[in-house]
Amino acid sequence: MHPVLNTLKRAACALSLLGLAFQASAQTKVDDAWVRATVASQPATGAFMTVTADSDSKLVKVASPVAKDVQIHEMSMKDDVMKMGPVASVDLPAGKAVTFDPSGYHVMLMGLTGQVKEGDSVPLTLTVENAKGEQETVEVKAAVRSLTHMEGHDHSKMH
Ligand SMILES: [Cu+2]
Repeated sequence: MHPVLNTLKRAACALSLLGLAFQASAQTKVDDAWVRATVASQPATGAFMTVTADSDSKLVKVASPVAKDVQIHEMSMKDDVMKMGPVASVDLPAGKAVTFDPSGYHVMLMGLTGQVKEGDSVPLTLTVENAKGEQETVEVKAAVRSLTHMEGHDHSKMH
């Protein structure tokens, strides 16, 4: 191979590696994001995921174009009754996978602009704030799963 061309190729390769390194340095990782499918005219649904921050942080906001109002909710037992309500933020301790599922913290998509159908994907923008008060946004595409999906119990990894 021509030596100059060879050098150029190496440079291009180094650049693409650099690009990858940039992506990998994102501080917060979101896995298994999904949204529960709705029936027509259903006003709200839930979004679920696993969030891992690499430094002590908190999830302060979630936004989505499919909902007019997006809230972070917590399920809790009060006097033997399951209740859910909004929380201002959710702590994301460094390196710990925090699960948002139907029985605990979850993201509530309220004022849906249309039906959320199985097979669609829903964009979510998470705002995460670190201990220094610096905010980063994480873009996620959540897969829409059907209503019949078993609650809080995922068999997909067993097969
Ligand atoms: Cu809720």
